[in-house]
Order: sequence, then C-alpha cells, then structure tokens
Amino acid sequence: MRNKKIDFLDLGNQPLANSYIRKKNLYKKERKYRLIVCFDTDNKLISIKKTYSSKDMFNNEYPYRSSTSKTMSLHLKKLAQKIKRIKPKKILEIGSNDGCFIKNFDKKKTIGIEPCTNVEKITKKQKYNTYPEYWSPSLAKKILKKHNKVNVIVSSNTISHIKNLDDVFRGINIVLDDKGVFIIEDPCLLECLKKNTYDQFYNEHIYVFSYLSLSHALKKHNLKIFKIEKLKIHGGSNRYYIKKNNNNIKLHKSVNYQKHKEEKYGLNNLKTYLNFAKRVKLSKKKLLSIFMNCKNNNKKVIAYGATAKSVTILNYCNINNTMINYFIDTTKDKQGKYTPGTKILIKKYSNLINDKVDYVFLGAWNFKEEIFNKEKKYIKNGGKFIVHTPYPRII
Ligand code: DWN
Repeated sequence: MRNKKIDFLDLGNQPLANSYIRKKNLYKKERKYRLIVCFDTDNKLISIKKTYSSKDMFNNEYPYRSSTSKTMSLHLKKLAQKIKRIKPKKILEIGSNDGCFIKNFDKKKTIGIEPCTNVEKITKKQKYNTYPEYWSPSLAKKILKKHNKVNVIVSSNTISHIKNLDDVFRGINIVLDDKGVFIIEDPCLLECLKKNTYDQFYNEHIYVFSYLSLSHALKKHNLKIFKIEKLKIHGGSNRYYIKKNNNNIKLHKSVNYQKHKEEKYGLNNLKTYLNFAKRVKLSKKKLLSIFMNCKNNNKKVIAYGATAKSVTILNYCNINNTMINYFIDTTKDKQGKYTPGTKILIKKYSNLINDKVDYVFLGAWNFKEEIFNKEKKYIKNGGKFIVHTPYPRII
C-alpha cells in the first residue's frame, strides 16, 4: 500500500524543546530525535514524524507559563469577556496552564485540565477546580459524573500537542452539551508557511492545523467548524468555533473564506510544502551567515525569550553558545538553566540597556510588539535585533 504520509522537511537532530538543562547536567548526554515534518495526502494533516508520549513532555517540570506575557494574558481575558456574553453555566479548559484564562471567571463556573502538576498546583492553590490529568474520554466521563454537561470548552495551544485526536474529540462529545461550543486556538498553518516560521515545529507541536485538516479530523466525530477568527497571537493563529452536528447554529462566512484561501495557497498540494522546505533551507543559510558575521567581528549578541520555538531554530541552524552570549527570559523556571542542545545560559530578565550588547536575537518574535514597547530605550539608543521571520535580517 502507498504511504500517504510524505516527509517534506528535515529540521535535523533536535533535543526536546522544553528540556532546559541544569548546570550539574550540562555534560550529560541529551535525548535527541530527528525532527521531520510530513504531509498526509489523504487528510491534509501536517504532523511531525517522531513523537514522544505526553508523559515525556508534559510533567511536573514543565517550565512554560501562559501568564508571563501581557499580550497572552490580555488575549485570553478578551476571549473570556466574549464567552461571558453568552452566559455559560460551565466552562471547561483543556490545558489550563497557570490559570491565565480560567482566572477571568467565577471559580464555581470553571473546570481546568492541566497535566503538568507543577503548573496545575498554581490554580489548585487558588481554589480553582483543576484536574492534574491528560485529556481523555475516561476523564470526560469522570467529569460528567461530577458536573453534568458543559456549555463551553476552550483549548488554547493544546490540541495540537495531543497525538490521538480521535480520543480528544471522543472526550469532547461526552462532556459537551448538545447546544454547547468547543473553541480551539492553535497556530495557523497558512501563516506559518507565509511567514516561514518553521520553528512552529518541535516535539510538542505534533500538528500544525489548517482548516482543511482540522475539519477532516472533526468530521468522523460529528463535529463541525462553524466560525473561524484570525488571531495575531503566536505569530498568527486561528480560533475555530466548533459545534455538534445536531446543533443548528448557522455556518459563518469565515469558514468558506478560510477554506478558499487555503485551497488557493495550495495547502492541498505536496508541492506547496516542498517549496516551503526550500525556503526554510535558504533561511537557515542566511541566519547562520548573520551570526557568523557577528562572531567574526567580535560583536556581542544575546537572545531575548528562551522559547520552545527558538530551540528548533538554533539547533537546526547550528547557532551555538559561541555565537550567543546568553538568553534573557522572565520565566523563573528557565532562569539559571541552559538551552536544550545549544547550552546557552538563560539569565534573569534585566533592562537591556544596562548591559552593552550589539545585537539581540528575538527568540520570542511572536511577542515583538510587547517586547519592542518594553525596550524603547534600547531601540532609541540604536539597539538592533536579529529576527528570522519572514526572512533573516537585522532590524
Ligand atoms: O504551544 C506552546 C506555546 C503556547 O508555549 C507550547 N508548546 C510551549 C510554549 O512555546 P514557546 O516557549 O515558544 O512560547 P512563547 O509564549 O513564545 O514563549 C515566550 C518566552 O519568552 C517565555 O519564556 C517568556 C519569554 N518572554 C520574556 O522573557 N519577556 C516573553 C515576553 C513577552 C517578554 O517580554
């Protein structure tokens, strides 16, 4: 039988993205895998080839906190305000992290699902109703026994992290009220291709969804996307509003609009992905040459935002700790540790202007506006950033 999954992008050997290294483990061998991205010609799904179990990736040492960015907090607050307008009795969030979204609601109205216990305990302490478990049909049944059906289910940047989509949607069908709405937000494949943000691929992002692939995956579970909102967050995401087939909410025009855009761009065709892979290779060459130039001219380069995404970039482009002095990051659990693979020290955030640097590599490019706003003084004094999207350059 012909293989329907076709490899189109090889991002080389990579460590697990959020596995920041403690100093004492700096010389220990790291777990690495080959990061290959595939296109399924049948269901149009883009996925990574080698996957890890959820337990390997989302455990009691997970460092990411949604609340570290003002942009993200505000974004989720606005979503909460929108949801409040329909006066739901119960809201469930899959991947509630540190409570950045659910904290906008009355505690009695929300249920959070967060398997990373170090993060989940933040909301537990504040008396939110959170489950330190992975989303599954059996968890959905357990919730149903205690709480009845829920009116709104929200999942922001989580569904693309779960390998078994069938189980995800089975769980949704169990716990979602027939008149309820399921809202998914995840990075948008079309934006990723247009902006050359190949760093959206790493072990945690098992999928980068398009409307075409997500609607296909939902179909066999009698679930349907009825509205799509284009979001700026995380470099370009989509918010999909999903209903059960027996719910007669009208189809919004944004759905056909998105479908048309994706087909026009060629998200149905392998050729589109092969061309993307060519652009990624060129991007690597160009970014590495910028860093080599800085190194050869003894420029001091640091990096801003030790993101999971930048792990893909640095390891793929062979940019290492001889080219970047250190990272700065506001996340406590990352500070004092070293970046996976490239072993660059992550320091506590301090005003950039205090330290004489020539260039700052923007690891958290998706929060460019927020960061540029914060670093007005550095920019005013002629400070420069190195960025890789949509193409590598100094700005
Ligand atoms: O999907 C995922 C997203 C939502 O979060 C996860 N798989 C893992 C994680 O990915 P990421 O690390 O690429 O996410 P962010 O949100 O782009 O990370 C931003 C990083 O930059 C954080 O470590 C915080 C840091 N930061 C900072 O130091 N100063 C961010 C801002 C805005 C700042 O001003």
